[in-house]
Amino acid sequence: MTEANGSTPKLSKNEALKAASAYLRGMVAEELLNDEPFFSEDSSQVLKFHGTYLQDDRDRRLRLKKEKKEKAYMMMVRVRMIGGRMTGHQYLVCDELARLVGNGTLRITTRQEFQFHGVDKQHLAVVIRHLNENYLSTLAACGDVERNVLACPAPIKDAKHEQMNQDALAWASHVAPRSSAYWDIWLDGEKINSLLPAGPPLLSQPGDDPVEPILGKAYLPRKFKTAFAFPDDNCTDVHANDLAFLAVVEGGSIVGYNVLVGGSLGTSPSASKTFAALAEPMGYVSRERFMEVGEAVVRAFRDLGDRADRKRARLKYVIYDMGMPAFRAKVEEYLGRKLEDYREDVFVTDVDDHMGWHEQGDGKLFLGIPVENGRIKDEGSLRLASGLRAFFEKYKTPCRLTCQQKILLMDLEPAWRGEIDAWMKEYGIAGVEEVSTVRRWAMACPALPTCGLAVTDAERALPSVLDMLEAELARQGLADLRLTVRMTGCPNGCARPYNADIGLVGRSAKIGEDGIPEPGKYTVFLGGRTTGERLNVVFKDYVPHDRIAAELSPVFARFKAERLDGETFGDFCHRAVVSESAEVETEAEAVAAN
Ligand code: SRM
Ligand code: SF4
Repeated sequence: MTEANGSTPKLSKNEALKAASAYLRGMVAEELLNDEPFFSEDSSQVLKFHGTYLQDDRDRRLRLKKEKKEKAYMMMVRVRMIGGRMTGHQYLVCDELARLVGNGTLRITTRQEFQFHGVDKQHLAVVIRHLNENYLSTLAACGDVERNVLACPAPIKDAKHEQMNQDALAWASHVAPRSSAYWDIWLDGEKINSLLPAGPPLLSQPGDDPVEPILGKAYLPRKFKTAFAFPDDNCTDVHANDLAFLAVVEGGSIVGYNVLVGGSLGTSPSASKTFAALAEPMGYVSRERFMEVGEAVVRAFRDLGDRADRKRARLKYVIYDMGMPAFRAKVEEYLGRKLEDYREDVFVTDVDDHMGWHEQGDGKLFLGIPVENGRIKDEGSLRLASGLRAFFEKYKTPCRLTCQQKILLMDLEPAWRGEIDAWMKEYGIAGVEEVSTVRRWAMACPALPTCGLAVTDAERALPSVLDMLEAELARQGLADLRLTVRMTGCPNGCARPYNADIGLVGRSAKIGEDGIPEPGKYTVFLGGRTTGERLNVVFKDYVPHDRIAAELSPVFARFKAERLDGETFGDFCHRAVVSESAEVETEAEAVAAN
């Protein structure tokens, strides 16, 4: 990496830390043994690769500071689940850990994983060990590595779904860290992990690092994300990923993949050099050789990514800076052959959230259950955590998590349907038919009180915003309108707000009298697509959470009056609302103009 003047830029602090960590060891083992309720800054960085974050209770932060007391430290632990797959027993293991050493809730993430919040540092080793003993892993759930690999979770027993799940698992294993640090620190060196790295690299090169031949000694410049999807069901939101495999299906089987690269949503409004971007077409590859292309993309990112400026270290900036043709040529260099051309006849047409009852194709059924903001908890008359525990104890069937923060119960005998409907009623669990359309398709990130980067609330603010939107849509006769509303507590984009029909991004904080944060103000974005292939643009800025529905009310009215035949809300906003606004300028265009 050299500057225009030929000098080599100074590497970011994290790069030195990673390179000196002895392949992800650092001082983690030593600090686990001390009595402090937290880890040092350096160890906290290394721990991300092991799937855990140091956090503190943001609701208590100001009060504790005033009282000159230490922050209320706690760990977040993320469990890696390729394609969101889990057995019923593994669900119960997670449920038990959440109750015994977490905050009593399980959080389904936008990348098909579980997160525990509120784990004390002293319990961390037990949690990670117990997960691994039950063939679950936290390795590489966070950090500068390939993150959880997404695949359609619908448990449909046909060739193409089975193939996609096999491919996602094979790819995740192939590109997983190979250092033994994880097993040495948490499992006394015993390798009992469900995600052991696969065989040797496919594109070996003479200079490959002996321990981490694909990722390298300093690992990747930044996080890297991969998703698989079918064109008629983009339920994994492939365009938000660094690397996307869009299946080309012939005769019921996957014959190959359209490969897209360079998606990721995080932005820093204060840094105009950053922007959200959707993955763009790069080429096509047969199913037999898809991992070679994936590995070539990872190697290109490893070597070309910005290791001096972490704000610009994602793959999208490499592609933006050098252009897709040059990036494709670079990938071909690693590959040692030309890529086939992208199949233009294969593109995203729809998305399915897999909610409700469906046939699996093997005589059994699956049931998709909405989970508001992915939070599995007991609260008031909703006893989702207790209900799911009782369910898995009784039926012992597997389940899957979706990228819309929902759960699919699977392998259900048709004869059980009546008793399962009764079970839902008993525990106050709403079926999809009892949830409004706008709530069904909405998501929020955790934000406050756990996320250290949150500007304001999201998960705690969205339900009341949805109450107001539900009322407004019903008033205008639009209750059945399908649209995605996604809210985040800061511009990092964790609930993927920037390609939604309506994106709500935390803009400024509000603090209550007792020092506890309250929902603040949001930037409202309009004009994305439910299917995820278009970025939205700013409609209004600094909107208080209780004014969001009122600001959108005239847009709904115009949509009702002016929509074209079959036009979706996002398409209408893109055509008629945001294109009229003086603020129309995608974030990428803004960067180009600077
Ligand atoms: Fe995220 C950082 C939560 C999906 C972009 N994300 C964080 C952290 C770890 C905050 C931190 O760094 O201290 C959040 C933990 C909050 C908490 O209390 O749990 C966090 N991200 C989440 C989850 C749990 C949101 C959710 O509602 O489910 C998702 C976990 C996914 C998983 O299982 O791996 C989650 N994050 C995403 C996505 C969506 C996706 O991948 O489909 C994005 C946008 C896509 C992308 O990568 O750009 C996303 N998270 C970020 C970013 C911005 C990255 C960037 O390159 O700019 C950060 C900040 C960072 O990395 O520095 C971040
Ligand atoms: Fe935290 Fe921001 Fe991600 Fe929400 S979008 S979880 S506030 S980093």
